[in-house]
Amino acid sequence: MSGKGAPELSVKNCGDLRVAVIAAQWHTEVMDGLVNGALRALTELGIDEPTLLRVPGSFELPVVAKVLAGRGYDAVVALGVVIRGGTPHFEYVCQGVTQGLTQVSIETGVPIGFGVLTCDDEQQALDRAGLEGSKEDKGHEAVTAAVATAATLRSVSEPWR
Ligand code: DLZ
Repeated sequence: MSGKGAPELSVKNCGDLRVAVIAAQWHTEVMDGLVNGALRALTELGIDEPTLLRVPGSFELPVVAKVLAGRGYDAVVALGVVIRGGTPHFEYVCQGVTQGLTQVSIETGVPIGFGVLTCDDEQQALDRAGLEGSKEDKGHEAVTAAVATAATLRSVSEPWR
């Protein structure tokens, strides 16, 4: 994906939304960038007390997302980095986490921010990690998208006046 064409999202009146961030632990430097970007986005949105949970690897993100979605969170943000190696394992982990998070979101009706980088090499991941010198800030983007979606869902669930 090129990354071009991303919208400038403006999200208002969302400071009371309950948001959880789940972060995998593989590839520490990149993960630190993603987590910091996510927390910065939450602060900018006025969401002061997010829950932050760590899981071992990206494959573990969907099960935790599902449990949190069932515990009253308005949005969940999943962060991870999967880097291609020499075996087909990459495809299985990427497919598992992507399909798992999609399924959780659709089944529960809770928006899941998809902040999982699936990269050919470490440099691609560093470029997207929101670190100094990175071109993109995918942790920040994932939070903004999930909170914007939660705010949209809340606006349609209020009674019509
Ligand atoms: C096993 C594995 C490998 C090879 N690579 C990654 C990776 O690049 N990024 C990541 O988040 N997790 C990786 N894992 C771990 C799996 O996600 C998972 O934690 C293990 O298979 C145990 O279930």
